[in-house]
Parts: sequence; structure tokens; C-alpha cells
Amino acid sequence: MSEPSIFTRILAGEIPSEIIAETENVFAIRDIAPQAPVHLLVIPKSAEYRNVVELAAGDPALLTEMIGLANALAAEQGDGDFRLIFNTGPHAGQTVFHVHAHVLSGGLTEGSLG
Ligand code: DGP
Repeated sequence: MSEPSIFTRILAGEIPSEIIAETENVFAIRDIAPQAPVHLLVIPKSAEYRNVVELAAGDPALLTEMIGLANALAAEQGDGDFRLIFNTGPHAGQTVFHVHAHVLSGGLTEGSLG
């Protein structure tokens, strides 16, 4: 058995972080190092999938649920528009291998990417 991921530990209350929203299978927290006025992480409760490629192949309905929560939170906490980023692999900056979506919203008008 591998160690529980940091997100599994947050969900279990072992590491403090406010759960700002949750659905049956998904929850959301604020990123500890925000890169935009609103920077949330939308995360499946299960750590079964390491990245979005595995998730899309294994449980596309769960991916859809993540996108739905991202959309709702961008409307509630940001301006309704958002970037959805899945870092996939260490060379792309992925550090936590429990799939999660970065949701960035608010003040994103300066460039189309980055
Ligand atoms: P990634 O680099 O795509 O694997 O994103 C992991 C993100 O997780 C990173 O942006 C920082 C965030 N993060 C790591 N540890 C914690 C934590 O303990 N609390 C919160 N809220 N976010 C964390």
C-alpha cells in the first residue's frame, strides 16, 4: 500500500484545510499557493486515479462531475469564467499523484495562457 495522498489526508481531517464544497464523489479546497484571485483544487474523494488521462479512461462520469463543480465554484467565487488545468506528469509540474483540477478564476484577462 502506498501512503495516502495529501488530499486524502485533508479529506480525512488529518491536515487542516477548509473543504469549501463537496458533491457525492468530489470535493474542493483552496490551493495553498494561489496563482490567481480564485485558485481552487477540485479533487475526487477517491485516490484511485493518478492523473486526468487515467481518470478519463476509467471513469468519465467522475471527470464530468469535477467539471460541474469547477463551473459552479467559478460562478460562485470568481467571475464565472475559469481555466481548468490538470498538470499531468512531473515534467509538467504535477507534484500530487491523486488527480486534481486547478480552477483559476478572476483577473485572468492579461493573457490567453500563462
Ligand atoms: P500539482 O502541482 O498540479 O500536483 O498541484 C498540487 C497543488 O496542491 C499545488 O498547487 C499546491 C497544492 N497543495 C499542496 N499541499 C497542500 C496543502 O496542504 N493544502 C492545500 N490547500 N493545497 C496544497
